[in-house]
Amino acid sequence: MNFKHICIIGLGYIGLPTASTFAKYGIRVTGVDNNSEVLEALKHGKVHIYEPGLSEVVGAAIESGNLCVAAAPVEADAFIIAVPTPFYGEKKADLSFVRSAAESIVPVLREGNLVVLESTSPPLTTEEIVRPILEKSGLKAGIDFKLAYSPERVLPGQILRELIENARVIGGVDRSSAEAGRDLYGIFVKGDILLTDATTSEMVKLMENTYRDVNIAIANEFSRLADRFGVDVWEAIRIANRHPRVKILNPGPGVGGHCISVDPWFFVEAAPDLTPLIFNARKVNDSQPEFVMKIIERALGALTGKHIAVLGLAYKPDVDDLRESPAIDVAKLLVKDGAVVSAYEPFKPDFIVAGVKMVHSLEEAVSQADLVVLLVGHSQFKSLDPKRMATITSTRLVLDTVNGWDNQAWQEAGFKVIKLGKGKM
Ligand code: SAJ
Repeated sequence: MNFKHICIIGLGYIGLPTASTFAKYGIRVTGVDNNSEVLEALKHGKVHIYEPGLSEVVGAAIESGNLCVAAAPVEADAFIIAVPTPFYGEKKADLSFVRSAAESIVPVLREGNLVVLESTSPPLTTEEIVRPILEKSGLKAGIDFKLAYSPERVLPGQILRELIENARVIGGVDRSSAEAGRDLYGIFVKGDILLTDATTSEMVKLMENTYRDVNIAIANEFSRLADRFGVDVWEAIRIANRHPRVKILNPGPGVGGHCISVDPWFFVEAAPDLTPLIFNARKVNDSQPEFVMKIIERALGALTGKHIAVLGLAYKPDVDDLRESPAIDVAKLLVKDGAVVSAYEPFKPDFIVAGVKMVHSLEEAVSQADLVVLLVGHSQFKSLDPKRMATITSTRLVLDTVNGWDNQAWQEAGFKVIKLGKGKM
């Protein structure tokens, strides 16, 4: 198939990089979003999310005239749905954005078009939710128009590179739909393009993130065991990973973000009787902030009135995304236990967490602290000079939950360093 004009619904962390990448490759793109502030900002070349390099690519795409924005879909050769699939408090997938995006395509869907769902979705969403909505147009999927599911698999922080280099999975409701998807993404994807059916590709996406979640859960459980048995988990992992078939991931304060901490629940919701391992891995990762609290309480005793400086609130290093962040859970638990918490998140200094004093500099965060806690391994925190830290805080006690600091250097600067998962000094 030949694509001259495509319409991308949802201009968030995935839709916007995808739209600007297609535009960069010479395709006319209409980017659609229901947030008028986002549209207004984009019209002036301003980007509402932080992702390295994105601002430049979007600016160039708008300037070239290839990328324009609109509040509703227009007629096009292909439509990509890249809206969020959040989940409710009771861990159920909320497909309302996917549904309304599909509804919004119906009036402009034409014979010969391709529609691709990219949003992470429970198994059978393409076949049982998106297909019937689109077929309200009177056109039949696989016959009159093509329909496929192609999950995004890019890593926040490296989205622009991974969009192009990663292997891409395209699952069609029939073979011709998958092939049309290959023609579309083949415009810029340099990695392999793997064709399958729609439900398989939905499962592939969920399996990848669930696999990572379960693997991080075992690393977190190992950190608790090491703590109990007087072992340094970081050293133990380093040694275990020298085994040719072992690759243990890193423990930390928990698993956040809108992908890995959410997607496994889609399986649990769809088949609770088949998912005890996935369920329990989620429970382990969700309870890791409480393990961090135990370490803090062991070091400081009762927390009432204690000043604690929290470094980082993002869900992982060097991103501005705070969704489902375990660092925020730790900050909230500290407040609940009566601590006076100052938090410094350089990527979102004005974010609000009830009861937490958000500050705009490292100095402000640590000056009064009884304890400094490193919760996110942002590059600027990892490269902190402990000697400088010693001049801006009076405390000599730090907790490193991400193995971001070199013990020896910090000890030489006069600090006592507690490390998550390090049961020996
Ligand atoms: N984390 C650990 N230990 C580790 C690795 C990660 O505690 O060893 C934590 C991070 O700090 C973070 C969370 O896990 O809180 C998730 O971070 P991540 O870097 O593993 O993944 P995401 O959520 O940023 O992106 C994932 C990726 N999926 C996989 O690697 C299988 C990405 O490729 C997906 O496109 C993305 O989810 C998504 O959108 O689904």
